[in-house]
Amino acid sequence: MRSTHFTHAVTRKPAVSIIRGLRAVDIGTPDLALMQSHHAAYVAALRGTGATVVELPALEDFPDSVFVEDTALCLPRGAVVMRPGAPSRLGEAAAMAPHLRALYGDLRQISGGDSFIEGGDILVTETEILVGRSARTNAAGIAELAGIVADWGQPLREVFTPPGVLHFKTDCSLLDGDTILSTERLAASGCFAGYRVIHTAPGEEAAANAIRFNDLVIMPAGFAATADRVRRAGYAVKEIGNSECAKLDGGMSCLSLRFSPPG
Ligand code: CIR
Repeated sequence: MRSTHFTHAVTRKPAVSIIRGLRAVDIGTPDLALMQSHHAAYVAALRGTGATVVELPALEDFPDSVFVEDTALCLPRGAVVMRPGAPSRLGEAAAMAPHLRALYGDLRQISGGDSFIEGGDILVTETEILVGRSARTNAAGIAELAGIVADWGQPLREVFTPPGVLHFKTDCSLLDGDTILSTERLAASGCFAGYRVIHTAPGEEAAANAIRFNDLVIMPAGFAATADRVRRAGYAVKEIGNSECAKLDGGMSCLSLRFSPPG
């Protein structure tokens, strides 16, 4: 299963500057020490599945750089460096490029001046790539990505991120090749027709941003009813503290790039 099983992940350590990270609503300053301990547990969970995890050093010039997912899309045949829609995050994508060049023969770049797209808006399933238009990802960015992935034989479908939600994947995750964990508000848009959908429990919308990584579903801690639904559906759930990243609208998917570099 190329959409759930991976040999590699890339993470980046949180920077001291994380306290200036972007947030939709200020609900408090992240505690760096606590975030570091959550981050270490996250990296250990990835490694525990047998994957190689490349841990990059903190980038102080970019407060949100711990959220590496937004900088690139890594697919079986090639990788694409994104063009974040948040101006303060543009340079993060360039900083990721050399690390991907070391692993991918085919590395492309979103380069159009009016194209913006962040990895958090992209859900790769076994059969297609769903991209949610959002405040960070626009039609030009999606069209540019569609042209690139067409070269690799992967179909792309444009969908919408609910209003007021940062990224498409803030509200959904892939659990297996054709099963999605989603908030009810996102699933109601009909974008998952043909997939099996498990809804987050009422009031636990923040549990929707999880990752399937090899044999584990890694979920944010503190959402017992949703974790129970996922466990009862047969998945091995590992819960990781996310209180500090949540203050910056970040979650489990944002903290890594997950992929299997070609041959
Ligand atoms: C931001 O607003 O860009 C960061 N504070 C959070 C990014 C979260 N990334 C993700 O959901 N993929």
